[in-house]
Amino acid sequence: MRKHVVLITGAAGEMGQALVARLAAEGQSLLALDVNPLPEEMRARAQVSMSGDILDERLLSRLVTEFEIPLVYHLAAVLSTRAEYSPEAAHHVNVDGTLALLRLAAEQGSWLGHPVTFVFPSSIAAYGLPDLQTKARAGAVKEHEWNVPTTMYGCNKLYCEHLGHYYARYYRQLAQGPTETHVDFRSIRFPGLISAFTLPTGGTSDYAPEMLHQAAQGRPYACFVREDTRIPFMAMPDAVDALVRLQQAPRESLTADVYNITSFSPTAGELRDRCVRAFPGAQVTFEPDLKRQAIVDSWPADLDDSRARRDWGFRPAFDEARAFDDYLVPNIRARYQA
Ligand code: AKB
Repeated sequence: MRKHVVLITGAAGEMGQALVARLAAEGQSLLALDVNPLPEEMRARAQVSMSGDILDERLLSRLVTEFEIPLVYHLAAVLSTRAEYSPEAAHHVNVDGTLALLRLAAEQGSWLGHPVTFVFPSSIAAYGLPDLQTKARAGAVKEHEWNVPTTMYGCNKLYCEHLGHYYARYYRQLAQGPTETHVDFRSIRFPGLISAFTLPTGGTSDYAPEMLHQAAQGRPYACFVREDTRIPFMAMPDAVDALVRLQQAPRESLTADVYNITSFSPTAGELRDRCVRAFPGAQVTFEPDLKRQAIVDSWPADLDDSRARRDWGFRPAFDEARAFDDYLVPNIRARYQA
């Protein structure tokens, strides 16, 4: 008998660690996979932990033979800043890796006789606004608007959303007999995420968590975007909750494969003010890196998430004040005081 597990790729990343903690607490059997070694406490939470590359075909075939996988959270990715240093390598991980996982899901779905749910985090990086005037005019952007990303990561996320749609609806559409659905693809376009417990690596929205964690440690922080820069953010518990909620939503209530979600949209200057209020004496300066700035300027200031609210009841528990006062500041303070 093959073991029944939920597969989480990118399990050692920021979102992966938070998702593993949440699903393990609910008693789910997890197969945690990451290219980096998994932290000790995570290994204790997952039934099976593996260090390995999603591009390793032999590893993926081993998973198919050893495990029954009705649900995949495919979180592994190279984020927007890191991807620009090595765009082709990022494409390989972000696109070929996703393709390999979709194929695994389709194969599993065909074995199991029902579709495998495939949950995929996409990003605000899937949008590309040409200039600041257009960004100001655009306001809260809807899913179908401004799908012209300027980064490799954004292109990869947008394309993988399309791949998911294809695997869910048209995969092997010319095969004999009726076209069967083996993959139930569901995706969320996330804003920048801020966790109290982990720091991101290689993203361009990283200035917000970096500023806060540096301030809590009494270290000066030179923010790499202008003070008036505005993009949407969300506290990590809301992001993980959204993944789980979307996964659990009845298929018939979903009118789309891809959903925006958001919580609050502060400027970098407003984030600095919150850091200074929480950690008096925090030293935050603004020293824009013009190239990273251009990436953030191409992302919307706000997202229209009415489709997620309507279809699967998305509602963040943490608005800006609650995110800082009840989740981020107390937990970050405790972390660095310990
Ligand atoms: C990044 O900055 O690359 C990510 C994202 C917005 O998806 N945090």
